[in-house]
Amino acid sequence: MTRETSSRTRWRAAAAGIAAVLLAAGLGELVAAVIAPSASPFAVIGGGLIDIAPSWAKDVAIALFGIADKAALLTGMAVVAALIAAAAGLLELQRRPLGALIFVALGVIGAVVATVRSDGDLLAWLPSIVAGVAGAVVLRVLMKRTIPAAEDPADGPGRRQFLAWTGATAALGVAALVLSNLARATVRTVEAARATVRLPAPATAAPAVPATAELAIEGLAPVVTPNSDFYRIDTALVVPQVDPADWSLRVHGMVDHEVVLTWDELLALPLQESDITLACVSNTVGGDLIGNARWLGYPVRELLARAGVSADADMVLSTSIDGFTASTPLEALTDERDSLLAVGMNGEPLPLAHGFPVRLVAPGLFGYVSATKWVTELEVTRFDRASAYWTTRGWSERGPIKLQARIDVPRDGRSVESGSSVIAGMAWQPHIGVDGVEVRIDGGPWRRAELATVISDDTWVQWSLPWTAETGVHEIECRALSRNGETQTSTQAPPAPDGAQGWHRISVTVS
Ligand SMILES: Nc1nc2c(c(=O)[nH]1)N[C@H]1C(S)=C(S)[C@@H](COP(=O)(O)O)O[C@H]1N2
Ligand SMILES: [Mo]
Repeated sequence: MTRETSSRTRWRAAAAGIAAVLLAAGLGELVAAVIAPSASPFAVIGGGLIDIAPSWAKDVAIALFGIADKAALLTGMAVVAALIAAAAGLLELQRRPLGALIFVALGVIGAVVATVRSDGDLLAWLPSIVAGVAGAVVLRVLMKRTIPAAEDPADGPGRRQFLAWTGATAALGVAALVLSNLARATVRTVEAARATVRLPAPATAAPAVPATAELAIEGLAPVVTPNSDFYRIDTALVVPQVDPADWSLRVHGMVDHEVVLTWDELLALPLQESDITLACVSNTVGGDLIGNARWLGYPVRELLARAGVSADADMVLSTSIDGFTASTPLEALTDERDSLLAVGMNGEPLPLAHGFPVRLVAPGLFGYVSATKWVTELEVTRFDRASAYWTTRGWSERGPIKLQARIDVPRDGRSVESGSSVIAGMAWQPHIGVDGVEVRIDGGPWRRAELATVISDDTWVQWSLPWTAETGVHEIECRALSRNGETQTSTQAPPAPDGAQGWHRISVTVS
C-alpha cells in the first residue's frame, strides 16, 4: 500500500466490509424467512449466545434491560457484526482473500449452530451459508470497485464511485432485511390459526373477580394483568410458532401407560378456570416481573391420574418445543391446587409469546420450575434422575414463590404534594395467600394497611393506607403477613438462587 492512499483506502475497506455484512445478513434473513423460519442466522446465533451465556450475564441483562433484554441483545449483535465486518474489510486489504474467508467462516459457524439447534429442519444450514458466501463475494466485488489499485492511486475509483457502490450495497441489504420481515409476516400462519381458535366454556368457571378486589388507584398495578402488559421472560429469541393442528403432548416416564393428547382432545376435556399469579424468580424486591391472569386449562392432576404415576416418582420434567425444560415437584401437580395445562389467558387463547397453544401454570411456584410455555412433553421422573434448564445453571431445584409486598404508589424517588395522600401496593405469596400488609414511615411503628378483597390464595392482592404527607424526605417500607402466620423477612437476598427477599423500601420527597 502506498502511503498517500492508506488512510482513505482503509476507510473504504472498512465501509466495504460493513456494506457487505448488511447485504449478507439481509440475504440470509430473506432465505430463512422463506424456506427455514427457525434458521434465521441472527436468531440461531443469538439463541446460541443466550444458551451459553453464564447465568450472571443473564441476570445483568435482565436487570439492565428488563423485558427489553432481547432488543438489547440484537442491537449488541448488530454492533459486533459491524465491527467484525469492518475488520474483515481491512484484512482483505492486507491479505486477500483472508477478509472474504472470515465471511465464509462465519457462515459455516452459523450453519453448524442452526443445524444443531433446529428441530430437524433439513435446510437449516442454508440461510447462513447463503449469507457467508454472499458476504465474501460482495466484499471482493466492492473492494475491486471502490479501492484504488496500489500501483496507480491517482487513477483509481473516485469518491463518487465509492459512495455509489457501497451505498447501493447497503441499501440492498436494508431492503432485503425489510423484505424478510414482510415475508415472515405473511408466512406467520400460526397467528392466523390462533385467530380462529374458539375456546370452549369452562366446565368449572372461576367466580367473577369481586369489584372490591380492584382499588383503582392511579399508579397501582391492576389486580388482573391485561395480556398485553403481562411480563414475558423466556430463552426464546424468536417466539416459537406452534400450530395447534400439529401440537400434541406426550406424558411418559414413570407412568403405568403413556398418554398422548392432541389439541382437539384437550379442548374436548372438561376445562377449569382459575385465577393464578405468576412470578419470575429473577424479580427483584419491588420489581414487576409478576402478573395475574385468569387461566383456562385442564388440571394436570387429572392427566397424571390417567397416566398412572409411579409411587417412586417425585418430579415432572416438562419440555417445550424449543428444548426449554422445567422440573416441577410432583406434589404441586397432583395435590388439590389448580395446576393447569392452560390454553386460555384472560378469556383469549394464549398469546404466542405466552406459550400458544398450550403451557403449564402451577400456583405457588416460580415460572422457571413450573410454567413451561409451548409445552409438548411431561416426563414423570425423579429429582435425582433428571434436571431442568435453570436448575442445571445453579438455580434452586425447588422454587416456591416467596412472601412479598411491593409499594406502587407513590413511586420510589418521586415527589408528592403534602397533605392527604395514599400509599398503595401489591402483596403475594401464591397458594399460601396474604393475610395483611404493614407499612412504616421513617422507621416508625408498623401500621396495618387495608387489603382489597382477595381473589383467592393463588393470587396477589392490592393494599392501601391513607397517609398525611408532611413536608420533607420520607422513607416508606412495607412487609406482608401470610395466611399461615408468617411475617415477611427483612433479611435481604438477591434473585439467585431461589428468589429475592427483603422489605421493599422507597424514598419520596414531600413538598
Ligand atoms: N418454553 C419456555 N417456557 C418458559 C420459559 C422459557 O424460557 N421457555 N421461562 C419460564 C420463566 S423463567 C417464567 S418466569 C415464565 C414466564 O412466563 P410469561 O413469559 O408468560 O410471563 O415462563 C416460564 N416458561
Ligand atoms: Mo422466570
